[in-house]
Amino acid sequence: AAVDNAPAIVVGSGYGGAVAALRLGQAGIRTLVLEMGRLWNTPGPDGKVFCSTRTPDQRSMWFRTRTEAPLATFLWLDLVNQDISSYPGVLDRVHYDHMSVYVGRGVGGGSLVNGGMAVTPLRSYFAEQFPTVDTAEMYDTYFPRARSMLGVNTVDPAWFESTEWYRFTRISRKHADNAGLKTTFVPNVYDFGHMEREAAGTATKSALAGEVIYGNNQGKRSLDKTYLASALGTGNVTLHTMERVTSISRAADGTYLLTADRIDDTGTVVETKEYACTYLFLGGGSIGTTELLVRARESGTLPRLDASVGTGWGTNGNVMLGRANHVWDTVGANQSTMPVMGIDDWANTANPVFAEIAPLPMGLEHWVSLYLAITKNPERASFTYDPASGAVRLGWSAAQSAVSVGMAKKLFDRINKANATIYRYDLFGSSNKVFADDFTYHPLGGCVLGRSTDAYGRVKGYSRLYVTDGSLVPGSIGVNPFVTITALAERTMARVLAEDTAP
Ligand code: FAE
Repeated sequence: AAVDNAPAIVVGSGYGGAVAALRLGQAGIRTLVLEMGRLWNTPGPDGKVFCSTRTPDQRSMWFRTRTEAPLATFLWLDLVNQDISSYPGVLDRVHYDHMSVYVGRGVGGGSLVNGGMAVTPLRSYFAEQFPTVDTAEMYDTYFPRARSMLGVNTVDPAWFESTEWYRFTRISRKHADNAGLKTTFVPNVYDFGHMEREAAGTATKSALAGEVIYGNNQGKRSLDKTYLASALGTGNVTLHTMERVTSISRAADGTYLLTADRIDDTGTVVETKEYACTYLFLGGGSIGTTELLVRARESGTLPRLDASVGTGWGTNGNVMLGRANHVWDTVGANQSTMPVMGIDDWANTANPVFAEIAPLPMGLEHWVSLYLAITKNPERASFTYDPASGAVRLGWSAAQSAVSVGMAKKLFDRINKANATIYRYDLFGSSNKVFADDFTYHPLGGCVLGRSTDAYGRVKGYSRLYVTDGSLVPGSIGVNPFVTITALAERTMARVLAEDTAP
């Protein structure tokens, strides 16, 4: 097969990939981005690019015949998930033993499906997690750069206090207050001006129409509208979609060689392509990049990769749970899908938790307060390679999830006690499960900065090979992770373009 050459290749178009593509393009380096998902810009028969959470269709999930939403049930009835036809939809749920990982598929990666919460981590915890990184430089240069490039903005507090769409958040804040817990506003990349116009009836509803995990048709500043649009605008960046990189090797002259499967809408491999590049940037996300590197080391195509590649993986301590409110504490039938507040008990060293007040937009009053808790779970897992099947597996155990649950339970027991409320038992399947501890939205680690790479994401053992995504974060960052991933990628690109690519 013909080999397609490019000076630089970027695998994946999420946060890490998008930052790499833009900065390479601006530096005048011809760059090819390979993304396994679709470009989400073409309206379906209903005139919309994405489907809503309430009426999911084939666009919702990556090659499934039934949706796999985080909430499995409501009142124990399987009302939430629906049959769909198989298609390269935007949300994937990757299953491992005892843990499944939600990821976005498409140009923009996780930015297409996430809640947009754009949170800068606590400085002291960032320093604890990244001892080799200059914190001052991060907080003075790279975090501000990331926030400005991502289009981060904040909800107008006066509107927040008055709108029906955030009643659910105000109720959860009241219950946290009653337990003596601190709440804090969190910024978002969703355009709050647009959201206010949605509420006023002067803009098409998206966040106020239940759109989020299967994509937003309006208002969301996803990467395809920010970093990636600018990257393509440099004229140096080309994007190939529906191409999944399956292996990486290195030729004797140091050129990186990639194999990619091009798939069609049925998932059939229609072509196997070969690529060659001088500089290779991995932005396939924590599980995408780690899988490629573990396979490369274990199958012998990149044998000098460090033994730490494939280790240090964590869930950011994610646990989802619901509380049942008293009848007088209505959360409202109308709920914005973009979270704007968290319960911040991270300073409680005995039990550090940051819990996002999450929406449950069902279009009816359900008295549920939903949360995504981020706990300081110290448990980490490793990936292993199965030579017979070529599969890469994650060794996470149920006991490791139980650590997150224990921490979330301590916090929410306190909130329930202060408010004389109880948990909801009907949301996560038929077994009266209270804490959804078997999935994560925040896969982190696998190729940790300063262990598997140098302090700038240069992969140990190989020159001109870089990791720019969530694999660099050692399993936990205490808040929603994409601002951290973006800022670290900015820092890597600034260094690499200054030092490595000079002629
Ligand atoms: P990611 O965005 O996952 O991008 C990786 C890209 O690479 C994807 O487009 C893949 O399809 C592609 N890819 C992977 N492997 C290959 C391959 N072999 N060949 C070709 N392409 C490949 O990685 N974070 C926040 O900070 N705030 C939130 O509010 C928030 N809410 C979330 C809600 C949901 C439902 C989910 C799923 C995640 C949420 N996150 C949130 C997490 C956030 O989206 C995630 O940390 C970042 O997207 C990770 O960025 P990466 O660049 O690491």
